[in-house]
Amino acid sequence: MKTKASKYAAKTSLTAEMEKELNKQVQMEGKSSFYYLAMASWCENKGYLNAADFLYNHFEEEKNHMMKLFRYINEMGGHAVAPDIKDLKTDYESLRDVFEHILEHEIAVTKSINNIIDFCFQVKDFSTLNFLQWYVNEQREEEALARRTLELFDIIGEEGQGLWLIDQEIGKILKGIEAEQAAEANSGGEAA
Ligand code: OFO
Repeated sequence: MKTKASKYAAKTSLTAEMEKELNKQVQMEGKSSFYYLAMASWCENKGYLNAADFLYNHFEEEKNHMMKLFRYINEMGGHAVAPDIKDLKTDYESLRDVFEHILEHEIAVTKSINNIIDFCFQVKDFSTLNFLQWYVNEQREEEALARRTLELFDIIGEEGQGLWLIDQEIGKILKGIEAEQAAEANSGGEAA
């Protein structure tokens, strides 16, 4: 049965401009998730199976980031728009190249979140400001994780069994992430 839209549906403190900014971020997080999926596939094809699992896990995380924004926009009386994913990069020069792209990408996401926060101050949207604090913390962690992973390439080196060892170490990092995710899920906390 079709229900009539609430007469309050058009009434919200969320401005049209903020809704647009948040929808742009939905697009970015949605694209991020498929960006990680494409990288996971590249790694799996090259035999870097732990890196692939790490990236599949991150694909799910990015989907969560997108969905948190999506639900927030609609909760605030806006209209969340499903992302349009195209022009995904699917080929990489090396495993290091994958992780270098990740760091660049996460820095771009941080800047995008910071820009929306700046806009929150301009229009005094403290609800969205408060909501985005979660993303500020998340981006700090994501950048740190990307740097930590890239450091493995310098510490271990890529010659000989180096790449195999790096892939093993990425597997250990993933185990830590999975343990954190399980603990968060058990405590009813917010998954990243
Ligand atoms: Fe959503 O944080 Fe990465 O991209």
